[in-house]
Amino acid sequence: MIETTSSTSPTVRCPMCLSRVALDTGQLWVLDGKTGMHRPLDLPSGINPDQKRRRLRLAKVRCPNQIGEYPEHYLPYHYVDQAEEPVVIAMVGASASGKTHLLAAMIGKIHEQGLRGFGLSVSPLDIAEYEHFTSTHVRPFLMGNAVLLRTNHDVWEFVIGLTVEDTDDADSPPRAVVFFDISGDGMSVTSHIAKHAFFDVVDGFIFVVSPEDLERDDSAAAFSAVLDLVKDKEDKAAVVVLAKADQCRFDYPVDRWLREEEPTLDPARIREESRDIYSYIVGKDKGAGYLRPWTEVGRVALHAASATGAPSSDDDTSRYARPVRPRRTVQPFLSLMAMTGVKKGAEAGKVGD
Ligand SMILES: Nc1nc2c(ncn2[C@@H]2O[C@H](COP(=O)(O)OP(=O)(O)OP(=O)(O)O)[C@@H](O)[C@H]2O)c(=O)[nH]1
Ligand SMILES: [Mg+2]
Ligand SMILES: [Zn+2]
Repeated sequence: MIETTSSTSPTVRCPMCLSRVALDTGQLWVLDGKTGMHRPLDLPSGINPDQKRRRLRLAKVRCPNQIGEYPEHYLPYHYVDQAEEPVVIAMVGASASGKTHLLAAMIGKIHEQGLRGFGLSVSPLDIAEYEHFTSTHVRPFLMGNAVLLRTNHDVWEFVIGLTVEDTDDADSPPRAVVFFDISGDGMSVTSHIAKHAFFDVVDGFIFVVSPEDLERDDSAAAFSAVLDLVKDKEDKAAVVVLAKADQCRFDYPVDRWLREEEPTLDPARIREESRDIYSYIVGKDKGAGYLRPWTEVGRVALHAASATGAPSSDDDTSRYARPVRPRRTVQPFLSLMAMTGVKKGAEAGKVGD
């Protein structure tokens, strides 16, 4: 829940440095596309409410960065003006497990399909950041069939934010949902993980494991390092995604779920898939490390997904030989929205129980 400071101004917790951020700190900022720097946002005194709303879509609030642990950073205005604490999602998995492609395909497909049919309205939290993510990740991958680069080691801010509203529940306010996608390199070392404050405030995890990872002995190390660090796991939600599932598309029971056309919020159906993917992983996982989220996190669902839809070619490392056709990349998002309480209602309340 939103906290109130002594000045009675509501505050939101910055997910990067955990400072409390208030809207009443005065100056608002805007990212200058030309310089890449933030400059003060001009809100002339005669501005009317419609004009102001329009400008606020681009506005940023400077985080007080209270203990200066991180470089100066800014939060989208609509991150800070939420009625409820935002929802923080973290991608977890070994390097090259497929986190970044999965996230790009997920965001792209949500945009394309819309989730109105599931009682969810999804829009960009910050238009400029959304456009940046779309032009660097979603479009090159989904429309240009480009292989995305491995995530840089110095990424520490969230990469994409959404505003998600439960359209079936008039009383529930829109929620900000942000995704962290850091490099999997080094994620196996708890002291590296501990440098990222967002792991202390995660609401939902996307644990990513690829069929290649299942063949290796050591690659559940990223899952373990995160689970060893995180507290109060029983209050959190997680999806475990068997990513790159195109690589085992002929294996029972993965084949069946990959063919599934529509995602679902039906808890029984999600439970059925979870059981199937659990049994698939259990049969391959040498150290059982990939199933730790299942036993340790409060609400969990398991899904199979493929960002590319087909095995990638080794011949050309910058472009896929076949057009990219994501499979089942919206399902982990839907399950997480139910398990983190963004999607309310009796049915959603049973997902991942
Ligand atoms: N066959 C197949 N290959 C994929 C899929 N998704 C990603 N890959 C390949 O897997 C490799 C790594 O994918 P990334 O998404 O960059 O992996 P990551 O987990 O973000 O890796 P780091 O950023 O290093 O942590 C790339 O070469 C992709 O082409 C998929 O759905 N199917
Ligand atoms: Mg990555
Ligand atoms: Zn901060």
